[in-house]
Amino acid sequence: MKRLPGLLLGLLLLLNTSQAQTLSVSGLVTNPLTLNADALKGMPHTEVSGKEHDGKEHRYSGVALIDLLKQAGTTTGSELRGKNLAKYVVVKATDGYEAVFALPELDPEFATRSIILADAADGIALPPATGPYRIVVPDEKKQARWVRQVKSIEVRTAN
Ligand SMILES: Nc1nc2c(c(=O)[nH]1)N[C@H]1C(S)=C(S)[C@@H](COP(=O)(O)O)O[C@H]1N2
Ligand SMILES: [Mo]
Repeated sequence: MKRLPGLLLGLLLLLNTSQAQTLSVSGLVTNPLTLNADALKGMPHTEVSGKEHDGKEHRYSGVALIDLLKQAGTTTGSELRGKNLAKYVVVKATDGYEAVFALPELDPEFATRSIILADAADGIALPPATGPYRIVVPDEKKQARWVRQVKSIEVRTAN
């Protein structure tokens, strides 16, 4: 019985670590997702180039936000009209930082660029201070929406 507190602590640490790696996609979706690192790794990856805050160009690999949203079941493509045009996603980080993207910014029928949830830069997994997941917005003049340590993506509507 003496070892019980240690075991409990170990279990809590384990749960906490796996939780830190979990990404949720929720809100106005038909199939809310809670994805762990393995599930994300298993999804089709998109590569984009982007200039980081330090001005250096890097090659990022990750899951396109639109692919995550499609899997979670939100309105995309030809459904993006009428009231659905008022929908947006809130990307939230572990430090409470938030940024929004309107759905048409993410949809290939509207947008010319792919906004991704990156898990690697130049072939290397993102370091803990940045990752495991970070938004990359190619061609944006500021990096303020390159949310680090993303923990959730929530679909909402302005109407
Ligand atoms: N989680 C989180 N992500 C964040 C921020 C933040 O405060 N918290 N700051 C943003 C801002 S304003 C900028 S300019 C970039 C800085 O990117 P860097 O960390 O690669 O320099 O991260 C963005 N992503
Ligand atoms: Mo910034």
